[in-house]
Amino acid sequence: MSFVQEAPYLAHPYRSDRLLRPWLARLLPGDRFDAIEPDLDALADYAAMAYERRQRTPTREPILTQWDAWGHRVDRIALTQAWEEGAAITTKHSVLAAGHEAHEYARVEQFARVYLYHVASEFYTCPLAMTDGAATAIKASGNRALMDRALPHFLATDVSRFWLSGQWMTETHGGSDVGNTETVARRDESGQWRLYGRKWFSSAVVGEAAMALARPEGAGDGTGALGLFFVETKDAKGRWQGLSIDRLKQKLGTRELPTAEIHLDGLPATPVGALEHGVRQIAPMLNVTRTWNAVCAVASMSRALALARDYAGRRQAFGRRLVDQPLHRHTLAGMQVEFDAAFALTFRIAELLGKSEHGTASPDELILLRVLTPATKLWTAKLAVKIISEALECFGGAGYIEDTGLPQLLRDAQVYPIWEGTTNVLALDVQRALRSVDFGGLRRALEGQCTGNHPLSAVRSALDHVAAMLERSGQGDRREVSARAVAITLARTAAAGAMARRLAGAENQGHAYTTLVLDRFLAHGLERSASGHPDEDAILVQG
Ligand code: MFK
Repeated sequence: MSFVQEAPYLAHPYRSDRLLRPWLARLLPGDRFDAIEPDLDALADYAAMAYERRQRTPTREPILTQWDAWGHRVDRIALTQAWEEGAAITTKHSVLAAGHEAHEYARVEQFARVYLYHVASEFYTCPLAMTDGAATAIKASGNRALMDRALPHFLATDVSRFWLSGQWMTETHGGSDVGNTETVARRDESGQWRLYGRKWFSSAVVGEAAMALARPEGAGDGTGALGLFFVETKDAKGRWQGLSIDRLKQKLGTRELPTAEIHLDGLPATPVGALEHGVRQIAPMLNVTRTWNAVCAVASMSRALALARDYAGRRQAFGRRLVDQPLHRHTLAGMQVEFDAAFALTFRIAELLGKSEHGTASPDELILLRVLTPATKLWTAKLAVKIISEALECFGGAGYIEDTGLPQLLRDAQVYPIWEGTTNVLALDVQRALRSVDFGGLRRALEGQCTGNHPLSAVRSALDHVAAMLERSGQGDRREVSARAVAITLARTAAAGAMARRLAGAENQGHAYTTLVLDRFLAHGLERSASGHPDEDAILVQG
């Protein structure tokens, strides 16, 4: 045998992670840090085991069986092994419950767990995110009966009590434009609300519950007339009630995730709050699931980079290891810098979410949270596709070969910019948020993160750039066209601020590394612009 490529080795995802552990150690009170480490170690052990197992196991996908041998409609879904293990491992390590504990670090401690578990979970994190979002929206509704009914299941640390929740919004006519929802809510003769309609993308339909948007019969058109309903999908005997699964979607990635088309035909439902303004009521859920999306995008980038870095130390070409070749090393360094920035911003949002839910966020921090949640989701999602694509290239042809497991990382990453609001929908949400907050407060909060002078001038000039774009673009098409540039500039600016904030608490070695990353990130540039005029776009697109 002549030459065989050495496979990349995955080092322990927690102990070898450069960012997570030092950051948690700085942020958390000592007793809290000591208390969560066993869970983080255990989830990282699971991730390492799952990586090894995946190398040996051919890919499996969920299988839907609609009819049993005797002709009964059963709609049974056989899941992959990681999915079968999901409830036990996440309740044991308190992945959801940790985020709802009564202290301001709850979200930080939750998302540290999610970051370590996500890739191993085969996107079991998708229904977990929705369950977390459902718990958050139900709490925000103040509906005591529903809280008593659902939260002990959603936030269980005992697997036998645990329920997953779906988030049923998307319809054939609706898509991003949720205001077109056609599902109808109708009361039966006993006064029970029931749902009738078709949901076109039901991520993880295997859940015991879901939050569903529907139009109460006789209500008007548009978004404002939609109601938000809580549903339980199965009856006391564990059979689907008023729900049938038409088929599972054939997707580019996230193939272990059973995304279904479903029909609702009399599914019993409970209004979460008032019968109108369901989108307003589901917004807390959206903001939580968008944060999950950012954490999971960062986790996927981390995995791709860890493998690419390791491989660069093994693979010899042209008489040297890849890591000794200046251009390859420079490419990896650039990816690392963007990843570090995305990590800093994402976990800053997790920190702010925890503070806001615990009531300890300042008014300026609340502004940051509202504006940056969609901006962080959209920026990290796009970055994940770019970084993971580049990481595959670091393996040459091997990065294109299925049984290395590498192509799956890229296919899976492509979902991040699509679900939970596409890039453009979220860019418009950033604009919606900017209209509702005081720009001065946003500026104060972002500039305030830059202790010392380090990136302050770059942050100031990027915020001036955003203010000028908002001013120049005025209203209408020009304003809309600048939305991506505004959102991405804000995300990059906030990421620089989040890294600057870390400098304040970093010790010698950590300080030198973070300074280097920040300098290189600033050199990549914070500002983005939208060129041209909307009328020119029309000519370019339509001729
Ligand atoms: C591994 C990680 C896993 C992550 C989970 C993955 C799960 C995947 C499952 C899915 O993808 S489910 C489908 C997700 N679908 C979307 O995210 C919908 C995308 N569309 C939007 O987000 C639109 O912007 C939206 C439907 C919310 C708004 O459309 P409209 O019809 O233009 O409504 P409008 O009038 O702008 O907003 C209605 C109200 O909601 C307003 O409040 P008011 O009634 O008080 O005026 C808005 O301010 C409020 N609102 C909207 N977005 C908000 C928000 N409030 C707070 N935060 C937000 N983000």
